[in-house]
Amino acid sequence: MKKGPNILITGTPGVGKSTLAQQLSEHSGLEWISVGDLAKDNNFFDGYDEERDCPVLDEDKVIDELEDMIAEGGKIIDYHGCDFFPERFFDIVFVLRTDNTLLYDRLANRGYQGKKLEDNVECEIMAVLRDEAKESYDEKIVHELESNTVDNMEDNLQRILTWLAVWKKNHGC
Ligand code: DAT
Repeated sequence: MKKGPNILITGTPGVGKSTLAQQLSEHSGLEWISVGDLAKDNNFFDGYDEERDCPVLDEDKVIDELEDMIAEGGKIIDYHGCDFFPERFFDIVFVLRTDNTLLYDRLANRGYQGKKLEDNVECEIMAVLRDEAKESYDEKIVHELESNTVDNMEDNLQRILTWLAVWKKNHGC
């Protein structure tokens, strides 16, 4: 039996995925796996995308590495992409959304500039990750969460913890 549900937290860089994933992990005991860190630690990259100014993720290697962890259950996965994960990986998917002016400031504070900054803000305005999630998973398990303020973050955490409690009850754990 799975230790718990597997949760995907996705969205444009800067929307608050890792902050929420970390808090959720602390409050739930689920294990947080940042795909970005996993790729960095294991060098799961396949070249460099000059246009986007970022390394290209070796998606097959990431999936292979995640398979056993996902089978165990109870994982929180965070990544700014979601169409390459097998649909069976996740019990629920959360897409964080942030107002474009707030996101601009967060990414500028992170050192993003020029085209990289503009592309990411545009990605959020065009709801690219929201659409990717809805196309990749059953729409019933995809939930959009506003992530503009610290209050939003707290509400989102409580909402996921409530969902988790119901999931555990339904699955007898
Ligand atoms: P991501 O993992 O999606 O790239 P992050 O968790 O690193 O994003 O957050 C980026 C920055 O924005 C970080 O300084 C924390 C802040 N932040 C995230 N979510 C927030 C929210 N809902 N309200 C206020 N600040 C937030």
